[in-house]
Amino acid sequence: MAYRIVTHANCTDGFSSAFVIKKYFNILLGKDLSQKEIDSIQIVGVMPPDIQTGSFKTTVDDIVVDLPNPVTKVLFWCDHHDTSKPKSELSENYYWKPTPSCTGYLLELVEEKGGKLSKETFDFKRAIDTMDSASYSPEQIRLCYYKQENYDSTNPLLQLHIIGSMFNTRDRVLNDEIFKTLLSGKLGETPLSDENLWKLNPLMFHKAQLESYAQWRDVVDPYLEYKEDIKVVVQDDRKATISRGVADRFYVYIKFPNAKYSVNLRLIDNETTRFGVGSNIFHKDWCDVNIGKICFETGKKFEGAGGGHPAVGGVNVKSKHTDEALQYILNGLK
Ligand SMILES: [Mn+2]
Repeated sequence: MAYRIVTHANCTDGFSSAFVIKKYFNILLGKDLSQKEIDSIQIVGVMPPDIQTGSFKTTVDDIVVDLPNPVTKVLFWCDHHDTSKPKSELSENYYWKPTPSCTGYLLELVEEKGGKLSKETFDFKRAIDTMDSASYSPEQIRLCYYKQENYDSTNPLLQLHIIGSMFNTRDRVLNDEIFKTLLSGKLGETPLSDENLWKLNPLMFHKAQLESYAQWRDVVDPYLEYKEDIKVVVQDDRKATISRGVADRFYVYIKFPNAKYSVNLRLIDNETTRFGVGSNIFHKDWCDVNIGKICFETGKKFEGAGGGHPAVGGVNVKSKHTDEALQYILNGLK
């Protein structure tokens, strides 16, 4: 039977989790595959709602990482999202723990199962933990989200952002293709030193992404609304007069350092509105609500689906409920 690694599409933790599964396949799965067999394992990128609703069909030979627990039994499941927290004891090869990243959790499991990790792997783990839990310092944001004078730095966090730029383009099909290409064949020790990956010139993608962030910041600047009384920044993209660039989700906290939370919303098709909700990444201690839970409840209430972590989440709702859902979220953040 053919194994597949099903992972969070469009996401650096999803990419890195799939990388770790491939790298330590036999240790993690208790199998005895040849390197050639492991190299040829298929990678599938999927978005969380497609797992939650069961619209993506998994099989008993799937390894599912950084995604919700699938509706039907799979070979291996590992996740760290708050909303995936199991309600009963997990069966064999099912893992959940509220770690900063799924990648980091998988690496912990590798160690528990007797695998040895290199210094480079620990550097990689620290970088993906920072990135996926958004525990950046303002300096790290300035390093990874704004143009640098030069790119001589070998900072693992910056390198991981440069890599992530490759499968974070506006084109989902291209992202998927790049994802698969980067994870096919022989892998390096970690993505940081993966020769095949660096041959594809990720810095070119990253520079383009930084320019797109800059363009986006110019577009949203006029309509970012800071609600002083509840310390929430609302970014209602229905007010945008032009669509340009790529969202820089941390900009609001650089611009409004006193904000506790931010909410952004946009129509993704005629029927669906997507909300993103987050807390000030530089002051996690200011967050005294469970945002993932608010998103989950908002999804249930307004004919959609949502979830996330205590400090960040997202939810899709039926567009006819957009204003009501926004009000519901703002009340929840109060
Ligand atoms: Mn993750």
